[in-house]
Amino acid sequence: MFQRDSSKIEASIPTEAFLRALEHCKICDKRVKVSIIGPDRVGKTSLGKSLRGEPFDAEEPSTDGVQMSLPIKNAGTEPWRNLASQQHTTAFDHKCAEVIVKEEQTMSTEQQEFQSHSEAENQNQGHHFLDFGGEEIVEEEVNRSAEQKRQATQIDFPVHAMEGEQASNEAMAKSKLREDLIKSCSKEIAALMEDKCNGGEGVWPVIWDFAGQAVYHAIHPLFMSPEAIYLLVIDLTKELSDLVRSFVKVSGHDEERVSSPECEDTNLDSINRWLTLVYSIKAQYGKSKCRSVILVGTKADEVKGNLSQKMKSLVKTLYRHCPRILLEHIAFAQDDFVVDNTKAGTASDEENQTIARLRDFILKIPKEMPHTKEKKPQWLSAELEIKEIVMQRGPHWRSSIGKKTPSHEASTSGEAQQTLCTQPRDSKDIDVQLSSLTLEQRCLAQAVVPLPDRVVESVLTPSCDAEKIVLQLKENLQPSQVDFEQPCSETRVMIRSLARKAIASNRRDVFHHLRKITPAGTTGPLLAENLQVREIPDSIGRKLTMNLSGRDDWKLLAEALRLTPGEVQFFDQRTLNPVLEVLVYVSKQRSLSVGELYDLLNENGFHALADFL
Ligand SMILES: Nc1nc2c(ncn2[C@@H]2O[C@H](COP(=O)(O)OP(=O)(O)OP(=O)(O)O)[C@@H](O)[C@H]2O)c(=O)[nH]1
Ligand SMILES: [Mg+2]
Repeated sequence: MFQRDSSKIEASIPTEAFLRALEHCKICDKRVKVSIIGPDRVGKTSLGKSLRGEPFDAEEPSTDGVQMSLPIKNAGTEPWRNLASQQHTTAFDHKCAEVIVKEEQTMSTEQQEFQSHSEAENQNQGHHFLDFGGEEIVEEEVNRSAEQKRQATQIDFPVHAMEGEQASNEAMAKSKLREDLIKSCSKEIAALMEDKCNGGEGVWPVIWDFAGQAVYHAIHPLFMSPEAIYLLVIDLTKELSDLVRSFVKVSGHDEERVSSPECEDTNLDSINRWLTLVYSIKAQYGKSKCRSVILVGTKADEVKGNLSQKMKSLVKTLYRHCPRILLEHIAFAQDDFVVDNTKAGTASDEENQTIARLRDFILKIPKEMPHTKEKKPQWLSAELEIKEIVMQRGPHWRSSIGKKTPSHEASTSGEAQQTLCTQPRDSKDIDVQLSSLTLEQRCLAQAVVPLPDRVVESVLTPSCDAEKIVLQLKENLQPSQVDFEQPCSETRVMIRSLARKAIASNRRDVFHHLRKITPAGTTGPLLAENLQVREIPDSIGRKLTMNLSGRDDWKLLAEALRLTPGEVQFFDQRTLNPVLEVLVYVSKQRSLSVGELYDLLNENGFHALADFL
């Protein structure tokens, strides 16, 4: 549809890798909660600081509720801190960056091979082809001929050696492409690509620091899960047989004793209560076997005598008095964890060793946890968008077209101001909900579900007619899901999956039958979903954009494409077909696929227009 720069498309190594990553990405959620639990004022927050290598605060105030840290991407035995470029990245960003960088490296090696005329040698060497499908990138040795390699990557390598000038032009074009890609993908992925960092192969601990006071007990279970690791903190300066004394410290004030419903309990009862809570959380989900509670003694600096002895006798007391079943979750290391938080963030060797050992021990536990190996679909990245919305960096508040609404953004004016304005503060919640809903719909729309085997077989049998295939599909659905005229979200996903399969199998009859019997905007596009918008055939592109530009509400699409009010206003007054201009503009800035455009049109109510694609 738009001026196509063929050299760009054919030679774009990173773009191809990026698109492949987006298309096939299934990743494991590397995050593992490390919950620091235990009675009040025992040193939980200070222990969290020790793990992160932050300095100790003798005036540490009491924690309110539960405080969560960011996931640590490069976690090891060193202080748990992120590089600046990794602060807000997701596992999805890391996987994308990793695939692009690896493919780039692989491809440039290949190019050199081509340049040195060693075709025969190439054919025997095989090709590292990246499958974007698991926790680790699976590198399959695929023995392909040089010709097959070119087809698989859609990159036209010259078979003959490139002579000086030509080779340097090619190299410049590649580096320009890389720059373009870095500009067009998210800033997080771009930063990771530039740093060539992948965040490590291990898990990403997220510290959840619980408040200890009894007043918070009611909310604790809400924040606990069977898949977390628990650091149960015990203050070594207190005797287990002593009665509980509750304290609160507010910043700038002295620690104050407060009344507690547990004042008749001993410290041992209090620990017992935490162990019971962990047990009940793990048991109710049937995952009670993995040992994920680590006992950590704090305030080692204030304890006289043999610390290890003290910790051992404390554990013995627990074994004598707590039900065995509660202790089944405790993971014991060879040496006890007896910590002096006052040395946090300092260069003290002794302290660094204990905390480093604790970090190491924590990071070993998730290897036993099945959830860290479960692959999840790429829409994990949607989390990031939701977070952005919540942080109020998100989209503009959408008002109905034509209605005047108060604007909070002084820089916008005229019609753009009538149609788009920043979200009013008090409607934040609604905006978040609406946006989350939209994201959820998009995730659903993009979900690919496996079709029943019989249906797949029928699609692949040219003589099997379209109506029969749809009936077969319905037979495999729940009674509540067979309504194709008003399909529920699960049915929509099924319909779209069948439509995709039909296109991939050259069964346009099945696709068109589905379009006939379902509401507009249900089947997905007839064009390949990963086709770039700039490659849409001219006739289709014009039909779509002219129809949309003829309506008043095309700005909704522009807004959904994240144009600023100023940009919308600019396109509005500049041309008769602003939608075409907008799509050209967006396509130049970032990757925009037909599938994404289809979903955006649908989300904004242009169902019939989406079906032009
Ligand atoms: N001497 C010494 N003091 C510590 C140590 N760890 C914590 N503290 C002090 O103990 C007090 C409580 O520490 P916090 O880390 O806030 O304890 P907490 O368990 O998070 O407390 P809550 O959030 O109220 O439940 C603070 O005054 C800390 O400075 C330690 O290892 N040695
Ligand atoms: Mg605290």
